[in-house]
Amino acid sequence: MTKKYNRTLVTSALPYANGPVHIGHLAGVYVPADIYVRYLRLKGEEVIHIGGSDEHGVPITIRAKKEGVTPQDIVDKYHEIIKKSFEEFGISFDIYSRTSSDIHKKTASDFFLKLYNNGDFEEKTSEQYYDEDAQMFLADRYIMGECPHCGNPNAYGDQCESCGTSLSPTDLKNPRSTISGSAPVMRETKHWYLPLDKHESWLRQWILEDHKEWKSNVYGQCKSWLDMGLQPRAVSRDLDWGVPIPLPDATGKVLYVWFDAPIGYISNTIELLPDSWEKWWKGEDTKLIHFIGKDNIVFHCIVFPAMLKAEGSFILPENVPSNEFLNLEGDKISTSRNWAVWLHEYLEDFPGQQDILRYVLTANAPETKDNDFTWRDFQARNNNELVAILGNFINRALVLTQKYFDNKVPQLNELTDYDKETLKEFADVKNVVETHLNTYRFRDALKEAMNLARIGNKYLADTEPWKVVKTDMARVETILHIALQITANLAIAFEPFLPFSAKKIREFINMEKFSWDQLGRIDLLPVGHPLNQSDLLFAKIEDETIEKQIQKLLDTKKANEASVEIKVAPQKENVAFDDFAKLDLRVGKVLECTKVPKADKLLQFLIDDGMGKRTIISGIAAWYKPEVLVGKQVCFIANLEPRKLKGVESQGMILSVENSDGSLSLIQPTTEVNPGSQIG
Ligand code: B3M
Ligand code: ZN
Repeated sequence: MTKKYNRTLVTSALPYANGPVHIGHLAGVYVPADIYVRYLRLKGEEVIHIGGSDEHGVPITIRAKKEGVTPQDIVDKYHEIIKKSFEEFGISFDIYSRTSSDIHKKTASDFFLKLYNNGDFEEKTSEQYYDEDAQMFLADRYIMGECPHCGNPNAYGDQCESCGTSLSPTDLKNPRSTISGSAPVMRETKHWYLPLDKHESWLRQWILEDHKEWKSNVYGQCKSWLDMGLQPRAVSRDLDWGVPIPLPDATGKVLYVWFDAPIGYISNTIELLPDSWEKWWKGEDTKLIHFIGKDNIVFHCIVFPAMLKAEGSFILPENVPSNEFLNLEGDKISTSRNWAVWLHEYLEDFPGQQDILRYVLTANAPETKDNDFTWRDFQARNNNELVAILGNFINRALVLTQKYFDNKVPQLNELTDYDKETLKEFADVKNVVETHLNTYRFRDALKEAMNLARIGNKYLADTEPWKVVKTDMARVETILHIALQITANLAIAFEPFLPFSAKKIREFINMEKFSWDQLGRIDLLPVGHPLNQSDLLFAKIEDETIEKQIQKLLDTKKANEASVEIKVAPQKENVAFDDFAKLDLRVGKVLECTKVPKADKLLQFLIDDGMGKRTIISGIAAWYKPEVLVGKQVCFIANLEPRKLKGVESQGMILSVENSDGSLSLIQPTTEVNPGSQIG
């Protein structure tokens, strides 16, 4: 049975205030959330949309150090930039605040204390790496060293990007701090842990049984976390930037950013509605929806709900619609490589054209899988869809009304069968759009809205009022009456998706506002209703404009290549010849090569090693397509202790070199040799 809700609380992930926002942010979180809240508002439902900047966490402190300013300076700067971008793109938050606010510090601190006093945390002392030069404990990502599994000298404290193994900092050989470069030392430190293991059983029931309707990417990720078994998670960090742990013996410790950030949703609601916030967070009749990106799933579906449950008085989310990632021209969007379309830059190049981007990002949203943004697709969707279908239809309807009927809505005369058919077709659209919106399928919803414009376009093309005008004026009245009613419907259907254009359409047809329930009706504009002067809704984008954008990206790529520092790893200690001779290095021929399921980085090889066949797993999937390796010769260590990776036993290791940009390249003999030949 579906629950009856009286209001909807929508939250959008709080972006880190350590850089501006780009198209990936918009596509993944903010445009879908905005579509949803605009739709609910248009339906007259009680809804609030909560947003804000996430202003804590290690990356912000690192950035501040690099730039020689304080973390507060960094977040002050980017909070304003981000907030402005969202405003400019019409992301309609009811509040966009920040986690460095006093209200937030108090809310997060009280939340921690309540759990602490309930006895909901475990206290543990452990040894952690400390950088004596920088005088700070080191987060995992800020420790590098040699991977114990594959020998990669630049593995991170949480993962080796060469072989894909998850690591903890103490696994690394010769660890070094990425902050000072010095070797870190071990120091004792105390932290508070949220015992997620104790929450596992209700989480399993709540997600796996009670929320089977969640998007499959979200459900699947939760399931695999739950199946691996949950571990206690530290909610504190040794850092001087964040919400201080409100306990007497906790100097130098702050709340872990992922503990305080989701509480930011609550703080910002309190800031917005100091007297009535509780019904939004504690009323059983409130539907709580978190819009997030896929890297935030575990925090919103497992960790935050566990926090809310432990606190005891809060509701849990009803759904967590999360998107996959958006790539840019075939490459992962990256802030550090400047591989992105930044929103503030887009608006410089395409002033007043927010809706085109909103349209393209929704039409091509990474809802079920990672998707690619390309400038050519952007151009094509604008020219072939927005201009040629939506804009063209509305423009024709309005211009013809101006021309033949003094810009007033003409009357409706007798309907032909074709008219009736058209009207019937278009009356169905409302239900379909609604069903998609209610289930967070915004791409499909947009497609259906566009279908309405298609129906209109086809209607005008088929009925040809510009020809009929010579013979039957009554017929032209009917045709344009219908076309104008469809135009009014488009103003409603597109309001959630393209708010700027919907407003323009309303201005053209001289209607202040509509409600969602009017969608599908053909009496929206009364006969004789005067229209306003209209203008083109969308303009064609020329090749030149697009080529400029592509060139900008190519320049970025070139600049990146030029700036890659050629880092040469320091030479390792000498080894005795006998030690070297213990290694059995050989050449083999690749018989089969496939991707390892659920492991982005790994390829599984079947190698002819001259003695038989052996399986080897290698972390080079990012650089090679498996099919191109079949038949190639590779070098491998034959006598490395076999090791299980993702459930498969790897009988050796394939040799590759790591380039200075981190990419891997396989080593091959320069002429074909017999499989099993020894290297030495
Ligand atoms: N700031 C991570 C991110 O921007 C994080 C989200 C917080 S939501 C409470 O991807
Ligand atoms: Zn490794």
